[in-house]
Amino acid sequence: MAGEPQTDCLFCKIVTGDVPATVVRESDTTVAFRDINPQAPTHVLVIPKAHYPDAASLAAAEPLVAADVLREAGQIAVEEKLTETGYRIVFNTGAGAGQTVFHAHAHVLGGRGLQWPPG
Ligand code: D5M
Repeated sequence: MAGEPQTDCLFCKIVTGDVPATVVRESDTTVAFRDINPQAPTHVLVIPKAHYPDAASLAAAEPLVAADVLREAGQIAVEEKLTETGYRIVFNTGAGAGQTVFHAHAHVLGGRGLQWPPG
């Protein structure tokens, strides 16, 4: 069923605590933790606790939870003091765009200059 935990999903295992992560924020519907391979001084992932393969499918099925992910990303930017210098929220979608974990997640990146367009 849509949104149900997947036994073979790494991020579902982080939600349950079966895989350890450095959690920085948690809400009823989301978990945020530090990326294991940071691409910037601040690199935090925000995920819905429910399993959806990407951000668009999450937003289509559970728009309020998609909003929770964005709100949490904004709170992380405040806590990590990124709001004055700027930061980026990224949803890689599809392998061709660099998505490697098929459980929806927002990357929150900041703490250094960020180029545009992205690579
Ligand atoms: O982003 C997937 C991200 O997930 C990538 O930046 C590495 C990160 N990752 C992978 N395994 C872990 C664990 N165990 N903890 C924390 N972060 C992790 P994508 O957009 O799918 O490429």
